[in-house]
Amino acid sequence: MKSRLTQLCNAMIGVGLSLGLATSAGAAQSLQDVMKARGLTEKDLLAAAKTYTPTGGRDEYLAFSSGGQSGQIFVYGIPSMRILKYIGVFTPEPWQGYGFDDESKAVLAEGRIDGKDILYGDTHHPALSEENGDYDGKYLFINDKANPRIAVIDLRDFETKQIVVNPFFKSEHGGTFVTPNTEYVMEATQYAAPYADDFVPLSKFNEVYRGGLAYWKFDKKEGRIKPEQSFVFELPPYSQDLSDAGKGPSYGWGFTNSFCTERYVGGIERGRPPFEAGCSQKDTDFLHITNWKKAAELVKAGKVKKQKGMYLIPIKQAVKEGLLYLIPEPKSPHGVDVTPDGTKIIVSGKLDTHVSVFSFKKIMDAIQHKKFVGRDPYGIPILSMKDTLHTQVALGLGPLHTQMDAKPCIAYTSLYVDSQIAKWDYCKGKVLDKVNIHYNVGHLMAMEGDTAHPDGKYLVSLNKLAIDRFNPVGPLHPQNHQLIDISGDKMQLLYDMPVPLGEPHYVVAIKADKLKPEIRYRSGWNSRANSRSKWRTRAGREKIVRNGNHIDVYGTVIRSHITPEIIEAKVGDTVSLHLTNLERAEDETHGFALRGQNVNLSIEPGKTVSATFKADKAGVFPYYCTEFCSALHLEMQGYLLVAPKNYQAAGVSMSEGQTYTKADYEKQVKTNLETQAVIDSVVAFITSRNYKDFKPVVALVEDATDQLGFADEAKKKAEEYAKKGDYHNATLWAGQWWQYQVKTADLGLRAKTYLEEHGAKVVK
Ligand code: K7E
Ligand code: CUA
Repeated sequence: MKSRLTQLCNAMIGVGLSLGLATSAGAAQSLQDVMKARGLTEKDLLAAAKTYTPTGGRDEYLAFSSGGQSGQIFVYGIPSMRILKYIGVFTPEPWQGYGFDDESKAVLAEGRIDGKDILYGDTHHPALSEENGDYDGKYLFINDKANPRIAVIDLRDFETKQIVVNPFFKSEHGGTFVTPNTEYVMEATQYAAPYADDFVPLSKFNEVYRGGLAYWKFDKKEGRIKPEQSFVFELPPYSQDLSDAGKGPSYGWGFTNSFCTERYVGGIERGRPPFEAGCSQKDTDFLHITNWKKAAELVKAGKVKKQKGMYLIPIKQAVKEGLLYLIPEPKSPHGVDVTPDGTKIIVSGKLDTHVSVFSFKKIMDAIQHKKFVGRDPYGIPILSMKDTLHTQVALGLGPLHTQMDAKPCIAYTSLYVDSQIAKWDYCKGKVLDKVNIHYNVGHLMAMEGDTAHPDGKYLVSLNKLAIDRFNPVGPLHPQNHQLIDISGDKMQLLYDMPVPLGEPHYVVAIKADKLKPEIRYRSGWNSRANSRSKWRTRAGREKIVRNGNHIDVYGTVIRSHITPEIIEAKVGDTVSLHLTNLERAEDETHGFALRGQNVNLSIEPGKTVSATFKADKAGVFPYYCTEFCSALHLEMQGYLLVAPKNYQAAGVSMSEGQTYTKADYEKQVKTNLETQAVIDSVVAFITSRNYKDFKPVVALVEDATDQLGFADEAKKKAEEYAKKGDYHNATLWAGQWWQYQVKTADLGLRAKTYLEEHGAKVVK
């Protein structure tokens, strides 16, 4: 194995250096053959070698991407670009049972608007929680542009735990961005609208319609946003856009772009010029500068009034207290990004070929000396662009978003119209390199590229169009994430990843070793509430409790049976299933599906989930496990019987398909004893190795020990029945004994393979 790899590497290096160099002939020949057959160049091979991850290999970074219109997040590895997970956020996601079990339904219900379920989201900007301006690997946030909402995802289990709805905004975009210690999560409006939920005619646009900027208070210990401690800046009805939080010297301040400060309202069908014309007339729009630190102090001092459960800072108060300033910025800008050292703020022009680099120090100087060039119609002081600019650089057409390198002063900016990425120096104001992408890039993302200490290394270009990059799959094309190597002076395009989910706007990537996800839940855990479930059950304590018309089923799942296997209800009953996964083994999730009731659960080891539904029709409803969890997975099944109201008989009485004799019993016992011999040999192998040095093997052995314990219990039952001469039941229990043996053997063999593959040593 190793020698083959070495040969391949040698061959690749050989090709890279010079085709004339003598290398291991056999391997080079085959590599050449592959190159020829697939039309690959040396450059392709180099790119492949930089992204290829052999089986079992891990990625250096994990990326969390917005899923765009899917209302989800997806997780992929860098540099392999392998997708690892989808996380249901604003949209039900059946694989995780998200939106199907009672616990996750409660999370989605937090996101209702005016009592309506909103079962999608237009997700744009994920943000990772930070400590001192660097990612701490604990939480993830994402916004919903269409229905102004923010969600909190816990990175211990990659599950959505909370959704908050902004009570003032009717749309948003400038979120989520976090302050350097995740004190607050920023969320700015997009399209101005009245704060009230009433009808307000457009003729009152200037007076009543408003933009805004929310600072949602985040409690890191609890992992929850606290609306009652959060505050909102009332802002003029400009279309506020992206935001970023200051850090280092600019800690305590926030920056928010805007467009359409013309406050134009379209109406093309009425003969009015459309929004796009009226919103791009002026040469400048406004960068909003907010002092959240001081605002938080005002809130704390009780000087801000509450409305709709949040603190609302009116424009007047913000101006009076010196919390809010404006700076003109070139025409309909898009991204605003604070440099890692917090000294500069980079604004991308979108309709201007320039990026404008503002100096935080100059901004503070102007504020201190009250050097204003005027006030906007709402009385907000305006600083001069000239006074506050550090430099402006012409990068190309349609600059949108900027990310930072590990090297000081180096940034990357996406050029939407040019379909290029520009690498440039924001200190000296100089363009360094450009690379073509395919096509029309929106955001781009460097490794930990929005923290105080970016890692550089790779850049991902989030392209809006894929056009001719992939095999055609109909008029709706996948999105295209392109991986770019930025470790050298020249950018090198490495890989195209199609995204078949929605249009991701932004991605964040974290060093993989900062994440410490859990393998299993504590037994009986309600993962969404992050507490012990009141519906949890232990092995042997399963029960069905009837309360009038309500049945609570306290059940368990473990390889390979669901307890109970038969549930009887009457028409009109409300049934609540509460299932606890008793497994301790890694990756032993059981699913649960039941016909016709929209019940679909994912029960990971330790988890307790519930599903409540009305049994409104008499009938037979098979249920089963949906994860191929063991060799006897298909037998992990049961029946819900909904009887008519007047039906009398209860209990399970049936004629079985088969009866067993003493000979059957003895045959089964013989098989079991042979199986035990196999298990013993595997156990001998494992225990003769240094298996305790391998964590995954220790977990497998723990689980195998559990299974063997269950086998013993079943064996005892079989022997009791045999003693009584009931060979029918004795055979069935002997069969169950064998089932547990099979699971034990399966685990043992997995452990043995692991030890063999990882070079375990023989010990005494
Ligand atoms: Cu440019 Cu919503 Cu950040 Cu799209 S946004 S690209
Ligand atoms: Cu449990 Cu299949």
